[in-house]
Amino acid sequence: MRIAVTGTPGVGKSTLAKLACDTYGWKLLTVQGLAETHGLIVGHDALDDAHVIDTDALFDILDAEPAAADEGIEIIDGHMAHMLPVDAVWLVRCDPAVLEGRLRARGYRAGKIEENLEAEAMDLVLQEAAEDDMAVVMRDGTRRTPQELLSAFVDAKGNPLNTTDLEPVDWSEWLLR
Ligand code: DAT
Repeated sequence: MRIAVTGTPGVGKSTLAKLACDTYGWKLLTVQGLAETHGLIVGHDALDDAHVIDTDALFDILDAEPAAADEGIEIIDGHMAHMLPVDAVWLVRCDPAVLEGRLRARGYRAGKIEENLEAEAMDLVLQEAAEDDMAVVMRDGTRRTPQELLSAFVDAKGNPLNTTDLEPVDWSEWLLR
């Protein structure tokens, strides 16, 4: 089973993905690493100092080699992971008021911070994932430790949740600030 761990930059995807794989022995992949492996970094966004990845081509490559049932669980971490052929999407959320401090600490330019906070406040990744009719498990990581957040994405036996289950979040207060 392939699971995308997605969400706006800074919400805690990498922390969660690494903890999940360390805890359960799952395989950890990243969108960035897959793009490098397959030669799909097609440019560089100078303004945001970010790689441009051909996600359509990466989709086709992964689609041609689906994860076999006996190969265990594979996590793909990245803010575009929900655009890839996966069996479930784990969508991590974070209150924009908290996310702002994390993105500032990363040294993002002001415009990039604002774009990402708005995307988070307006459920952009959820809308994108819903368009593709995928199983989405959404959890708010704002006030959970990484361990508590991981527990919210697995059942009592440690099996990954893989049917749609959206924990409500409401950051309209941030939008109306
Ligand atoms: P992402 O991979 O979504 O960009 P990250 O895992 O790198 O995010 O985490 C961004 C920052 O937030 C990093 O400084 C660690 C911190 N962080 C991650 N998960 C957290 C949590 N559950 N509670 C508090 N801080 C968290």
